[in-house]
Amino acid sequence: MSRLIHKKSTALFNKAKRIIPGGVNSPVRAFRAVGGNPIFIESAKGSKIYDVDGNAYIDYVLSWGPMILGHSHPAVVRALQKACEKGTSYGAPTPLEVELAGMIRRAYPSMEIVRMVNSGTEATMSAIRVARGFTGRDKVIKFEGCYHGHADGLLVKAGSGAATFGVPDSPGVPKDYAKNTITLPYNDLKAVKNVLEKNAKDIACIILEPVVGNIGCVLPKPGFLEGLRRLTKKYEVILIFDEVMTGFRVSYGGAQKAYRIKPDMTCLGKVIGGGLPVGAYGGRQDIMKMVSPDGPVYQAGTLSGNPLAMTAGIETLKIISKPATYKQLMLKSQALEEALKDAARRAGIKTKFYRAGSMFCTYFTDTEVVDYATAKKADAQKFAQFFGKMLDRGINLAPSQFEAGFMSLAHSGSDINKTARAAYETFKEI
Ligand code: KE4
Repeated sequence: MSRLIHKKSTALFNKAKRIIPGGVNSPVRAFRAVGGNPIFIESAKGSKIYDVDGNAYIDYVLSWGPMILGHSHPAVVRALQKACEKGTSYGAPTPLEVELAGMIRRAYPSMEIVRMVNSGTEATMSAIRVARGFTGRDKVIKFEGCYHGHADGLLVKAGSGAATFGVPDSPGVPKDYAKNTITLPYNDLKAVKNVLEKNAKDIACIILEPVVGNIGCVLPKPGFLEGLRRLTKKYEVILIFDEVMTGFRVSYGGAQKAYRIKPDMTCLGKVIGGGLPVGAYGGRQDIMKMVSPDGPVYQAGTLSGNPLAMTAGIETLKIISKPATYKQLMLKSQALEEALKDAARRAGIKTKFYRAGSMFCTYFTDTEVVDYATAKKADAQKFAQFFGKMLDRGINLAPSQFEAGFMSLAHSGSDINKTARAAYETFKEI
């Protein structure tokens, strides 16, 4: 039984369920994986979010990654207020999108040309279309557990002949779409080699999360990313890093900088919009020359590059681009890792904690998690109990064992200590 009062959240949820699918505008928010009702948020500031019943939580969801400065950062709020007074959208080019594209290119030199869109889904969907247009090939390789947004061709699970055809992972996805997606186990370079040896001439691209944030937090095995780069070069298959989540999180230059791999294309989102709707894709000049109006591959968007998202993104990157500031984020993330590992050790509970920069995850398992199959072995029920008790102690974690948590610059040492104390007490109880 929750110690906190959730009367208003519950009433709102009951009303929302009558007029919004599942009462939410994105499925994971409905708490289906952890039980109970979602809390409805009234406001947020710094490392805290406040629900409609007045309860405060230290927030490690941070809007699923974007709020790397913490919520309502004064510089971002002030810049947005000024931007609003100048108009909120023009449907015409502005200096802001040129500025943000320049900041992205400096941080991601592999992105020689950058196109702004409005979500990570649009970024990956568009990048794949461009890769298909550039190569003239239809098939795509993705990895089990990697999530790249909800475009039809990516809602595909491994088919019966896993290394051949995909099958829809959702009603509404035509079989014809799914059959062009080949889904392989993450970290399995041999499986990739086998497929490319047989099918390279049909394969446009390989898309992956270089660190997987959508099955918790799963790191690439040594040599996996290097192997993918070598094989894709050999077979002239486009290598797409989906850094929507890892971008600016694993390092300021993303996973590609941290692991020193130069992909052909990259997708970004989340952090570059500072909490406003955004996405971006880009890559090699010869590939991006395919994109309309330069080239024949069509892609467009009413609000692409809109001045508000550009403003919030620019202000966010201005702050985290300072090495001393970025180091603070890494130190906070490391402090949290050490505190949570220590709490589990003292409580005598077996967990595996993985972290890549400022994204992380605790699995309730004693086996290493290297892919979707091993992640599924973790005790999701125990995670659900952990989640509920931590929420009750004022700590807001991602409501699923198969999601990552995030650190912000606003989280203080006392936030981390409070989180560790709550984790110790909760570990002892479950
Ligand atoms: P959006 O379309 O949600 O902006 O981005 C899709 C996407 C693409 N690629 C990666 C690696 C992603 O993690 C995401 C979206 N991440 C989820 C969190 N697992 C967003 C939360 C949600 O779906 O509500």
